[in-house]
Amino acid sequence: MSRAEDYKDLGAYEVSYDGTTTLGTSYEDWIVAKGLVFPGNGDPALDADLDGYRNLMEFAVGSEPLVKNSVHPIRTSLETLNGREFLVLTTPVRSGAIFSGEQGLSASRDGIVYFIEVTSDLEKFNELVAESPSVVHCGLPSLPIGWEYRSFQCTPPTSDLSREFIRLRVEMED
Ligand SMILES: [Ca+2]
Ligand SMILES: [Ca+2]
Repeated sequence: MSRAEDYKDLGAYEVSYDGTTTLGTSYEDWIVAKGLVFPGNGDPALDADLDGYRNLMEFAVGSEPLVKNSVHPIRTSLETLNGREFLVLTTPVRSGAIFSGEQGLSASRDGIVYFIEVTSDLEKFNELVAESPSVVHCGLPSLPIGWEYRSFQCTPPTSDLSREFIRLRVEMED
């Protein structure tokens, strides 16, 4: 399988689960359950529905690889904790993913690797980030079984920063 990488955070979305399809726990199983084929339009590097999300990212966040118009399940926001404001990214991940790291977080789950990365100069994505103590999912769509929301925040408060960017990146596990 080819290696795919994606960190887009724009696109349209629909999340649905009809309760009858048995969704696999790997990318390959999921592609088959969703009606794509591999090799073919189910290639992880392809964007089958042309919504700006490659198939691998659609799997990573539990969205539909053949539906382009719906609610976006990834969000950035400013959250106040103990009187200080932080930049937060909230995204679906495969349930049970365990994140570790400091200058960037990562988690391997179900054959893919999630990376949460922060930069101030859009060149070096190595700034401090941590998983948030509580998940900020107000207004986000409900998720299919097998995915859950997590929130991650830049460690310095916004008052200590001139600018900061946070992103989700996903790769196939080697
Ligand atoms: Ca897509
Ligand atoms: Ca889609």
